[in-house]
Amino acid sequence: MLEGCVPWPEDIAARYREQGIWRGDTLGTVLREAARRYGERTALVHGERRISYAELDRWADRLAAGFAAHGLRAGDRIVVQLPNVPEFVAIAFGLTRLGAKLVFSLPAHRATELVHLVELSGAVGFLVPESHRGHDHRELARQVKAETTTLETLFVLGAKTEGFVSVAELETAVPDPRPLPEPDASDVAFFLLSGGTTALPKLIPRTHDDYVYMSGRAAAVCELAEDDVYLAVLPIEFNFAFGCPGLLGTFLTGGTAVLADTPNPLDCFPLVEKHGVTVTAMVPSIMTLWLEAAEWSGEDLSTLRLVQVGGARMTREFTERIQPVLGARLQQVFGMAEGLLTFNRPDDPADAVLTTQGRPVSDADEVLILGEDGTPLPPGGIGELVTRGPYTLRGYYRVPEYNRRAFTPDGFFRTGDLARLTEDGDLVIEGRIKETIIRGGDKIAAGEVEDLLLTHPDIAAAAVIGVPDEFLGERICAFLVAGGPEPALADLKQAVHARGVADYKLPDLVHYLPELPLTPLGKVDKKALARHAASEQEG
Ligand code: OOB
Repeated sequence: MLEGCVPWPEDIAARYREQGIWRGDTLGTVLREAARRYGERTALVHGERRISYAELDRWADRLAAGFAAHGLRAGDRIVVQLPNVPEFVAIAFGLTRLGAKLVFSLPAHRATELVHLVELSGAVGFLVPESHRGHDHRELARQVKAETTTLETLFVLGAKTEGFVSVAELETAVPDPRPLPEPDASDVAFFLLSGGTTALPKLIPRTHDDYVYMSGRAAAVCELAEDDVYLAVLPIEFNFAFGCPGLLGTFLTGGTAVLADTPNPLDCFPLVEKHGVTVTAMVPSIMTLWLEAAEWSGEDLSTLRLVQVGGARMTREFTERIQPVLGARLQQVFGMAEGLLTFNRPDDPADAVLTTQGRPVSDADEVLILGEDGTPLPPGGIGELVTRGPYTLRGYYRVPEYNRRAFTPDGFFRTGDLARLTEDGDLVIEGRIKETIIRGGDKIAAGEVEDLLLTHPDIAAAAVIGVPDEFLGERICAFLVAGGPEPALADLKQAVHARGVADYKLPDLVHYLPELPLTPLGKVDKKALARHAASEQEG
């Protein structure tokens, strides 16, 4: 495994192999096998473009050879920032075939996050679109290159640009390439980003073995088959859309994946009707939009058979509306880029589907709920969810100190989520210990926003919490102590924005206090702040 990653203990890895859980399949062999079996069937649809399995497979080979011709080697890291376009899929398969490690970044990321990702990964390459939603990403890429030391090559999806290698050049560099030998399946395929519990995101190494296994299990639980059409509503660099079962699960089973440009029902409903979409996945805030739109939209959504919803908590009143309005079965999903994935099952009682996040997708997943003293609780007890298994990481990349706290001594990952198990073994997420705010589909580390606010010259102290919001689930509320004049919310937003961070991290609300409340141990008392925010909202 790539240096800086934490491998599974050897005896456990050997057991996963013996049991046929890890089968030595890479992302590349999944695509190769799909091309062999499903050849001319449509793998991907975007706008008017339809790409067959055979084409996608050859395209990935050309890209792998093109990246190699432009200096990329096995083991190199490359940060990729692209919207939902077929090139992204071909590039992802091309790079993993080459043995280069993708670092998935979000289109919303700006210089601060990207510099951090390049530095942490030691990336030699950075690939951007020309522009996206009115933002010039070439300019951004130049800035990131100037502020970091490891980047050798910038790549652009779009017109040939001074200082960049274009994807078109990569595709034609080696017209008829010989397929490269597949990389070792036990090695890292790509890095996902952590939802952020402390400051900037951490890198989650996912191996071919672990990820292909997870997607296969997810596809099996969802009963995906050749005639399924999966709609990628969420950005495909998000684990949920990439592999739970998402694109990879679709490719494992010979179905068709349709890429949506935005999650908006105005964009998505016509795609459902046109392509006969059967399965899709989204976060609750998008489902809210879909439910509203479905009440008046004229499109035929009757092909939908399964909608997966996860990423944030939902009330029963909310889950109850989904099946009647969309006419498709609901499947609640608890997932995390770190690994563990739990789903409701097709034959679960209605009540369990409406109120629980189901059971792990693999029998080899171990799930415990730990009480305050660190011992496992019986069903019903609420405590911290910890987990280990064949597709849950054993350590974040290059942060040994942090890893000592993030895992138990016997290798269980501490999720930072508060949960309980029902008598039937279903998981119910009750809350969070970690200071993550879930705003719509985005995860924001409170500490990161606090650090950003503290860079403002008039802010002396900052504490950030999530406050309940009907539409987004939570909004970002900042409690501040001013060291001078109190900056207005708009000024703070402008100041944070100017630091070059994703806009979804800007505070939504601000309250000024003479000082921050402290716990007896001298830490900021965030529970008191939450009560304060609630009383302000009522008042
Ligand atoms: C998904 O992945 P991440 O890595 O963006 O976020 C993980 C965190 C969890 O630790 C938990 O705090 C929260 O998101 N979460 C949920 C949830 N599913 C995730 N909280 C309550 N209810 C749920 N159903 O969010 C993700 C990855 C793959 C599939 C689905 C979601």
